[in-house]
Amino acid sequence: MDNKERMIVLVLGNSGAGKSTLIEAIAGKEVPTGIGEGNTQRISIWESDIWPMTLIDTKGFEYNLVQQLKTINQVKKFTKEQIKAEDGGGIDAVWYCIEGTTRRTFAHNIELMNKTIKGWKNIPVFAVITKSYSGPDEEENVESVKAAFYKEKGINLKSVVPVVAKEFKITEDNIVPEKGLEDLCTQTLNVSAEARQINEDNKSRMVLEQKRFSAEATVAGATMTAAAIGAVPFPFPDSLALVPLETGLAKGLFKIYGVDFSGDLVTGIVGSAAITNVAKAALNALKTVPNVAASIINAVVAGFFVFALGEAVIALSEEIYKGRIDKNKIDEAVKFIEDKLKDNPVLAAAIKFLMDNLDRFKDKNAKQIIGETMKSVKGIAKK
Ligand SMILES: Nc1nc2c(ncn2[C@@H]2O[C@H](COP(=O)(O)OP(=O)(O)O)[C@@H](O)[C@H]2O)c(=O)[nH]1
Ligand SMILES: [Mg+2]
Repeated sequence: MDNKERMIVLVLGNSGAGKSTLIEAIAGKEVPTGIGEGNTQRISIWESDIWPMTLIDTKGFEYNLVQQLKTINQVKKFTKEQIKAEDGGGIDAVWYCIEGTTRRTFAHNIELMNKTIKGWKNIPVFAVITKSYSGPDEEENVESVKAAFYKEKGINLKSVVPVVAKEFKITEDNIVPEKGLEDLCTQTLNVSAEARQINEDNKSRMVLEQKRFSAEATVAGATMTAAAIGAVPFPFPDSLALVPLETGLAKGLFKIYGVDFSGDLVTGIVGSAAITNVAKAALNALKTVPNVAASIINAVVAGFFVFALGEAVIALSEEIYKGRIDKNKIDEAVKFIEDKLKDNPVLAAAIKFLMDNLDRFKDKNAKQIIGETMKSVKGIAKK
C-alpha cells in the first residue's frame, strides 16, 4: 500500500485510556512502523496491516492544554514533513479515546480535546468509548458522550463507537470479546472520498481480517490457559477439566463473528465425543515418551488441543459468517469441527516437534515449551 493511499488517523486521549491497545489491534501488529525522534518523541506511527490506514499514537497528551497543543503541533509538523510530504495533506480523521469506566470526566476530557483541535478544517472526529466491557453502561455512555459534544460548536463529530480492543477476561468462561473495531474502521474509511472507492469485496476482506486478528489473539490466550490447567502430574483423564475454558472460547469466537449462537451449538461442539477422542489420541501418542514429566505432556496436549479447537471454531465462524453453513444445523456445524480436528496437522506437528526436542525441553516449563512449539507450528496453522 502506497502511503498516499492510506488515511491518516490521529488517536488522542488520556494516558491509560487504551489508545495503544486499540492501535495495536487495528494495526494488526505489536511494533510501530516508526517512532518520532528529537522533538517528536510523543508520537509513534503505525501502518496497519489490515486497513489502509496510518495511525498516530500520542503519548502524554492529558496533562494540560499547553501540553496538548504542543503534542498537536508536533503531530502536524511530523505528518506534513514525513507522511504526506508529496501531496502536502495532513490528518484525515481523529479518534478521541474516552475510557468507558470514567463517565464522570467525559465532559471535561472532551472539552479539552476539542480545544486542541479547534481550527482544524472541519476534521471528522470519532469518539471511541474504550474498554466498553459493560453492556448496560454502553448506551448511557454513548448518550453522555454525545451530550458533551452537543455543547461544543465547530467539531465535526461523525459517530460515537464503543469498542473492546482486546478481550477482557472476567472468569475463564466469561470473557468479553473484541467489539466495535470493524465498525470504527469502516465508518472511518467512509469519510474519505478515496477510501470510499475501495470496492466492497476488499472492505469485506478487511473486516474478516480484523475479526481473524482478534480471534487468533483470543485463541492464543486460551491456549496458555489450557496448558496451565493441563499441567498436572497425574494422567489427564479426559478433556473434562477444559470444558469451561472451551465453552468460553467458543462463545467468544462466535461473538467476534457476530454469530448469534444457541447454547446447543456450543454444547454440541464442546461435548462432541469425536472431539474428546482427538485429545485422548494425542495424549496416548505421547504417554509412552520417556523422560518427560507427565505434567508437561498434559500441558502441551491440553494447550494444543484447545489451540486446534479454537482454529476450527474460527474456520466454522467464517463459514457461518459467509453464509456457507447454517448455524441452526448443529449436526453439520459439529461435523465441520470434527473434520477439522481429525488428522489435524497442527496437533500432529506439535507432537512431532515435542518428540524431536525432548532433550532440550527437559529443564523447561510447560509455558516455555508451548511457546516454542507454537512458534514452530505457526506456519502450518496459517494454511
Ligand atoms: N482487556 C483489555 N484491556 C485494555 C483494553 N484497552 C486498554 N486496556 C488496558 O488498559 C491499560 C491502558 O491501555 P493503553 O493502551 O496502554 O492506554 P494508552 O495509555 O492510552 O495507550 C493497559 O493495561 C491495557 O491492557 C481492552 O480493550 N481490553
Ligand atoms: Mg500508549
